[in-house]
Amino acid sequence: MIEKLLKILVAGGMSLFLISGLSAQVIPTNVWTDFYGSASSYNGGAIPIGSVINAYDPQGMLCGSDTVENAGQYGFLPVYGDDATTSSVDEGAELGDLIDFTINGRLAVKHGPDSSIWTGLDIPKEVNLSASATISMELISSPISQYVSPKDTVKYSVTVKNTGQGIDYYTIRGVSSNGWIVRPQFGFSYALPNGTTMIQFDLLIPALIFEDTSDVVIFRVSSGIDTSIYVEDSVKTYVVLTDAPEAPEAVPTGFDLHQNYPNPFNPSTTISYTLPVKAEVTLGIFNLLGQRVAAYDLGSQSAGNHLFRFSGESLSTGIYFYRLSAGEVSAVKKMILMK
Ligand SMILES: [Ca+2]
Ligand SMILES: [Ca+2]
Repeated sequence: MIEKLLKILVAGGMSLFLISGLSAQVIPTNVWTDFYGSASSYNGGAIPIGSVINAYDPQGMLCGSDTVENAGQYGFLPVYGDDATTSSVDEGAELGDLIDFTINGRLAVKHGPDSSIWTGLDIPKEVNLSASATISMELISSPISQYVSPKDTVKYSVTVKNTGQGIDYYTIRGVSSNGWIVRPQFGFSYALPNGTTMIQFDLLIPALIFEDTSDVVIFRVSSGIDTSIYVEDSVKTYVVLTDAPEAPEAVPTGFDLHQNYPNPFNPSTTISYTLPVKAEVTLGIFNLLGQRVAAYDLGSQSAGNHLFRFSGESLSTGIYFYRLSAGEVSAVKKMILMK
């Protein structure tokens, strides 16, 4: 729940302190007053769907919360009262209290037509709200390529940072170069100001693929508040059939990655390769999901034949791919660890 992520104190109704990492929850009691707004705004436009409206009593107690479902409107938002039988706990409002509201963590101006005085009566009060915040975001991390099989559902995660002033929330959409189905995560991912959030999409690999192929998804993460604010990137997916995947890049004459020996192996094997020219060499080991399980920076190496002794001591039995990169080129082969 969003409430668990947020704790906002309104001191004297004038200033805001945002304390991240603490949890705050509305404590429902048996008395409340419903508030609503039929013409409320954020950044000058109708409050967008997904906006979070919070209500606070004069002690800064969060005593009501609502997520906007129709643009420009909120409510009914029950604002709960303090339970007199629990004198040591402040659950919310008392008679005559003025209630303050935030929109996406930003203190809202109250426009009426009703006052925000809490009555404890179940007679709805209309208090329209407005607030504003700069909206901005950054891309923190894009997913890494995966090696997958036909019929797989591939999960990709993108992390973005909210560099704007208020709480923001995000949607994702993507387009596959092969026209395959890209299924975005349902609902919004929320982030506090300066906070990060992860948002996901699935790429559905068709069943009828008869040769190794690849796909590029261009994805866009947009602010739910202002969809003209977004970040974009792409991720490549390699679909491999039963054999080892082809090298993703063109390989010049003379560059050769040999089959490891022995294969299958336990727990060590030798990977050998030939470099046509001096190059910076790295070796990555990947599991069947395309997750990198080991990486070696082998430094600058001269032209000629080289060996690398790989130990799968810490890995479990299974099929792995080893990818050797030399300068701009790389090649991939499959190996089998049998313990
Ligand atoms: Ca109480
Ligand atoms: Ca109170």
